[in-house]
Amino acid sequence: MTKIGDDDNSWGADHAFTRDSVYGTRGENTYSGALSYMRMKYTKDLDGIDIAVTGVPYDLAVTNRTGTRFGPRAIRAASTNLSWPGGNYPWGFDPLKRLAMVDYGDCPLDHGFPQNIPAEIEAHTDSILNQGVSTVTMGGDHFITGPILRAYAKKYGPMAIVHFDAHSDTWSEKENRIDHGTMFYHAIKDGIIDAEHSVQIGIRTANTDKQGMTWLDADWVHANGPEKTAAEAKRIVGNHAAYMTFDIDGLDPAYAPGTGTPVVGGLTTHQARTIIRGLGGIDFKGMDLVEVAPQYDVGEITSLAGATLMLDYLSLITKDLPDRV
Ligand SMILES: [Mn+2]
Repeated sequence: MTKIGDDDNSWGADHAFTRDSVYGTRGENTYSGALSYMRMKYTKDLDGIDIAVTGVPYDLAVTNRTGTRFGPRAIRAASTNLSWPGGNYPWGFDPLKRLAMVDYGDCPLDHGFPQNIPAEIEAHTDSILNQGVSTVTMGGDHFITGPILRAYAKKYGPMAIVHFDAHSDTWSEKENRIDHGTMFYHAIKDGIIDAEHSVQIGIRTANTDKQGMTWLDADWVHANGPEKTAAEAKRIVGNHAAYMTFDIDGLDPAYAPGTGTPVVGGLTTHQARTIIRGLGGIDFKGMDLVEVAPQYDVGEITSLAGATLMLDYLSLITKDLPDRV
């Protein structure tokens, strides 16, 4: 007899805790049940796992509107709308059949001791990476990428970043502020980011000091198109160990209103998805999707975009692998 939640074609319930297999996308009523990203098994057991999806619900580093602490929950909820057996259009396959993926839950943070939070995020990421598992992290504001990259650099050396954003997040200052606009300045100064092989896509705020990174700003993307943007990003990154960080405000506010510091004139979801599809061959070690703030969202546009772009990343890194089930 088929165990509920463990048959590809079964219409189960609460797959987050009823499924045994960590492979394959499961169908479930989109509007009900226990949440996990893409109805993945929700577990702290990483034995035999390749990818841990995890949340860092932190939003005390923002310069404008707060609310990204609710981002992971909103992305999980929106992902129920994508969790249908049959594959991720237009990729033509189910990435969850090709690597073992689970929802690891969220990073525990004590908001009463904000000074400890960078180390807590780094330790959370360390604990996953040290089990031979890579992370796909749901923010949280963009500050969280600083401590996450610190963990990755310990394992892989300086990381080439493929960074989608309206903002460069390289504002210089002397002290290590807990600030979502300065963490890449410090990451470069501290040798965590390999600036020469890093690319920032969709930027549309002024900052004359690029800290050695290359901009493919929003106007460049609109003028040259997503395919050429992806090709140029691949050329810049080369064969260096890479990390994708996607600030949802890289999208235009028409496509992602639910975020704290929106800037008009940005990417469409179609452009962003096409760029990601063109990045095959880059040696991505991990990814995050940050700055989804559901309070300002309309009809889940933003959290659905975030959930979809994460699934596109998972599809990108599995596109040349065989199905395991
Ligand atoms: Mn931003």
